[in-house]
Amino acid sequence: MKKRKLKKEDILSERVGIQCLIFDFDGTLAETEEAHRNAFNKAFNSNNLNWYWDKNIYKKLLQVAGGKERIEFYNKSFLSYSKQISRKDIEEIHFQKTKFYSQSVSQGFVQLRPGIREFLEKAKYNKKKLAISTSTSRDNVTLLLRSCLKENPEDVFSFISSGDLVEKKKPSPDLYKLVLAEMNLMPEECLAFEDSRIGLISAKRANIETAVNPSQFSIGDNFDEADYFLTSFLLEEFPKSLRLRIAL
Ligand code: XBP
Ligand code: MG
Repeated sequence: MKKRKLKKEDILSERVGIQCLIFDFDGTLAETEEAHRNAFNKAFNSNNLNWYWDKNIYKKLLQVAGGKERIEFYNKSFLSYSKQISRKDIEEIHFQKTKFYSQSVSQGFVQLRPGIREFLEKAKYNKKKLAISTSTSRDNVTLLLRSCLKENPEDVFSFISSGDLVEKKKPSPDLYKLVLAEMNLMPEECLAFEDSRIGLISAKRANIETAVNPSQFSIGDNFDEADYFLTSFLLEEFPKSLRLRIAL
């Protein structure tokens, strides 16, 4: 696909309008991490591991993107060598965790964050392209969006950059760079919405302007690099500068 080149003066003059809104998934489109945390603990219990991730530990562990990577990090950093488990056990525990998480999503325990549905509708109505950039799996995205939006993700989002498509998850920029490559977009044409510091760093390393709206586990984290700071996804509560920038 031929790479389009934007003229320097267009970029400098900010004449480059925002064509694509890129949404993080967990914590941004929906408050999912408490459901993930409960699913991890159920999987530990069903494997007779006396591990329990309370909210404080989980907040720390969320600095590591990816459920498998998170278990690995806990295994290596929190446990003595004699108590550590094998890579094979980690795979099995994550597989079971994902089953428990899927059950909770299917039972309706996870909903979109307030304002997200209307925001997506308004953006689509105004011909904005939409994409997702997430460290979780494509299956988790599909399940939740079918359950909450009653739509197939591909009918709403032009591209879904998910953890199973890249080697390096956030804070690496790879998930965002994959969106740019697949949709043939320049960073200046996009704006990212994130809830976490590692997500913010990931988007900024891809040179994408980023709005942060903290979620329950990321409140109080350092978001100094954010271009916009939100406290809700209700459009009428967006900073005026952001509404002008995305022309919504
Ligand atoms: C959040 C993550 C994911 C979830 C757990 O992704 O880091 O790993 O916490 O899901 P994002 P998995 O905020 O980028 O959407 O166990 O499927 O990884
Ligand atoms: Mg997130």
